[in-house]
Amino acid sequence: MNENKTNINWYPGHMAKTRKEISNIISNVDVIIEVIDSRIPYSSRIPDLKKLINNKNSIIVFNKYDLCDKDETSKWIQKYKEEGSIIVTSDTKNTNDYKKVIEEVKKLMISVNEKRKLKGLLPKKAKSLVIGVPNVGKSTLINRLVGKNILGIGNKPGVTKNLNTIKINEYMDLVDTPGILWPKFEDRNVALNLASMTIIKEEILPITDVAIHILEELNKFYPSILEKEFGIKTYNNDEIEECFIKISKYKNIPIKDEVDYEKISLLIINSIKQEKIKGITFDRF
Ligand SMILES: Nc1nc2c(ncn2[C@@H]2O[C@H](COP(=O)(O)OP(=O)(O)OP(=O)(O)O)[C@@H](O)[C@H]2O)c(=O)[nH]1
Ligand SMILES: [Mg+2]
Repeated sequence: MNENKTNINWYPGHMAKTRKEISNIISNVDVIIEVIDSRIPYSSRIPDLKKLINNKNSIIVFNKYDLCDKDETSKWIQKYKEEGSIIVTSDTKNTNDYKKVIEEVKKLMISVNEKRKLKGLLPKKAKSLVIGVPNVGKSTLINRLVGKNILGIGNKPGVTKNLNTIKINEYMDLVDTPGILWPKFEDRNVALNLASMTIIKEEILPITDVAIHILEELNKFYPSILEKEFGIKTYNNDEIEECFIKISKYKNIPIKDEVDYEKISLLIINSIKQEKIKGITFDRF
């Protein structure tokens, strides 16, 4: 089960292209809407974002808020607020939380336009750009903002590849295709968090490593989920093989010569992907 494949320096070519495109159009953008996954408020942020957006007004959307551990995630919200960020929490898939994003853009533009007025300039419409790492819900947010389905949405990274523009209302325009940017890869723990939330593709890291990471995080922070979902009580790290055996039995997966590590690993990963496991936040500080 120890495939030694930690090729975490991977990213698709179109992401490098997007970064270049974003830095080209950034001077025409008024508000950056950075979408992140509320379950990993650190790991799902774009590295070097400040450098890329060059002091533009920005809003951080804590998306998939319905899936996070609200107590833990609120610590990150507090931290980012203290650093001066504007935060919106959103369950974009199931609610009208996207309206909070429109409200924040409106508020930002009121202050921008007050300053313009003092200089004798006419009010300006906010040109907004949604950006984020793969699979955090950028297309879902854009579709809600626009009010119709305009982009391919799927629970796998790398669906969106081009850039266009669209009008939202009288005070807000949107670059209709999000900027997909590559996440932080350097730190192995971050990469495993990203893989746990399907932000980097399963092929990038060995699935058993991702599954073990998920079990470890549940073991540390959410033992009741570990027990309910997989039938295991808190364990020591040297008992991981034992855990896979117990999960096989709990899930009625036959053990032939040895445990089907791949099958169990996929089952663990899918339990998060398919939202069977909710109320988790893996980033801590
Ligand atoms: N539970 C939950 N699921 C969400 C939310 N927002 C989006 N999703 C789901 O997350 C998956 C990814 O959403 P997308 O909108 O395609 O994400 P994206 O950021 O555009 O992904 P890429 O284009 O691949 O970068 C889809 O299955 C959505 O239905 C949310 O707030 N809560
Ligand atoms: Mg998309």
